Amino acid sequence: MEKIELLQGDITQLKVDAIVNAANKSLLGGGGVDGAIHRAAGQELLEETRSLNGCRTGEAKITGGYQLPAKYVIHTVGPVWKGGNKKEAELLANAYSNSLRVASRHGLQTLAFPNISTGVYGFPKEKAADIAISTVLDFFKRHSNIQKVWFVCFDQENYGIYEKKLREHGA
Ligand code: AR6
Repeated sequence: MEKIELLQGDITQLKVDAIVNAANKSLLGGGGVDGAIHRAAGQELLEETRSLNGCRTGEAKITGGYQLPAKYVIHTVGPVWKGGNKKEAELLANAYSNSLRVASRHGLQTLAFPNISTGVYGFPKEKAADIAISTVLDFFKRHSNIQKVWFVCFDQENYGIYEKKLREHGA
């Protein structure tokens, strides 16, 4: 069974154990996918994230999914792209691996990621896709309880990049 699936669309529509949110350090909502998730989940999500005291870049915290079809939301904070010499690659890999770790620790089996940091945070899309795919494949080698990971691309450009990169990675 393929453990990685590619999808183009709106991550808030997915009925999975958890969707990952590309949040900011405040965890109090924002634009992009973060705004869409907060709007779709409703006010209770904001109430829960208020109690979490934010999140450092590369780390991840879990909340309920409230009005979303997904049971949980794993909020992670990707790095802002500053040219590539500020540990951006490592921090983006951490955002993926810590989200996977949180999901695994909670016994979750299905997880969906947006293209973290590739919107307003400006991370180059090809580089981000390589990091996302290799981090997930690496995680699968060491842990078995996560059954499926969806990469959810909102835009056609990211979808095309993921199609190519997944082939290259043999995933
Ligand atoms: N479903 C899936 N992907 C989406 C959706 C959606 N509904 N909406 C947008 N995307 P961004 P970042 C894609 O900017 O770069 C927020 O304000 C989008 O096309 O949401 O990590 C936070 O509060 C892009 O490919 O996140 C932070 O301040 C990807 O999601 C900041 O943006 C990520 O774009 C985080 O910036």
